[in-house]
Amino acid sequence: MKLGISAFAWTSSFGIKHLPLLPRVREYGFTGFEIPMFHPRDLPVVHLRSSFESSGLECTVCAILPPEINPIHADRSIQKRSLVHLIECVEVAAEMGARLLCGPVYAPIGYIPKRRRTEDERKRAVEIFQCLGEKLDEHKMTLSIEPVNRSETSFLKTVDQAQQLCAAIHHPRVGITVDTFHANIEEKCIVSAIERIGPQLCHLHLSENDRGLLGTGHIPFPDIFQALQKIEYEGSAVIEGFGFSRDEPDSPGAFLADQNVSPEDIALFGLEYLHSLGYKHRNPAAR
Ligand code: LER
Ligand code: MN
Repeated sequence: MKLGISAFAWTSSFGIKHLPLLPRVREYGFTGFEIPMFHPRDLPVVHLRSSFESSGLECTVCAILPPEINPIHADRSIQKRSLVHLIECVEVAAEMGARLLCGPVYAPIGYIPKRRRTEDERKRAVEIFQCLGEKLDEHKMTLSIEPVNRSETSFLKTVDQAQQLCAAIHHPRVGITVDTFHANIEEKCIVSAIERIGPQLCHLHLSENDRGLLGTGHIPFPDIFQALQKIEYEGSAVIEGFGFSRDEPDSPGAFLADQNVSPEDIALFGLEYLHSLGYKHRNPAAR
């Protein structure tokens, strides 16, 4: 298992000033770093690629769709724009050196129509991800679709729904991300959800129930670790938590995190906690 951390601990708008984070998290002992992507071309793509190369960190990208992008929307022009956006996400992720793009890529955060999801929405999701298949092959990119909880968007909440969607898309590069923060809300049992996914689990967001320090809440990380061993999980496990910093007034941690928990705390205590449970890089000597 590779252990990474998301830049979300520090910021949601990664810029040039955040580049020193890469060698720093490598020094902390991580082997992966995840970049949140909203508008792909806003990222310092060329700088990021060379920082990933020089630090030796594995790059993963988490796409969060901006409000004007919505693959499941009934409006044909919005669907077309959404496909163009998703293609750009894949291309920019590839330019940064990533081989995995995750996130709730089916609808923007905050898209919560006051009705149940429809069969037409499901069909539109299948269609758009099938159209993306060729681009995924071209860049050898895995698309790891992440269910999120009902307060973010209601289209895909559970791993069972994600498995049904993946079965309909039927593309070898399309799989599932489990985020323990979301699964804690929507799954009856996170451990059995992970066991049910098995080899379709492509990526993991390790997050406490309040997005704070791992091990200080009620997510059953020891049991999750056992489940990952049982399914012989070989993907990345990325800490996705929010830290508080006065220098980052626009970060999610600025308004959500405990003010006594810094981004560095999220990284260092999180990694120490995971190590204490046995989560290890598969081959630490190789890096
Ligand atoms: C992205 O990985 C995620 O978990 C979302 O909650 C971000 O809005
Ligand atoms: Mn997540």
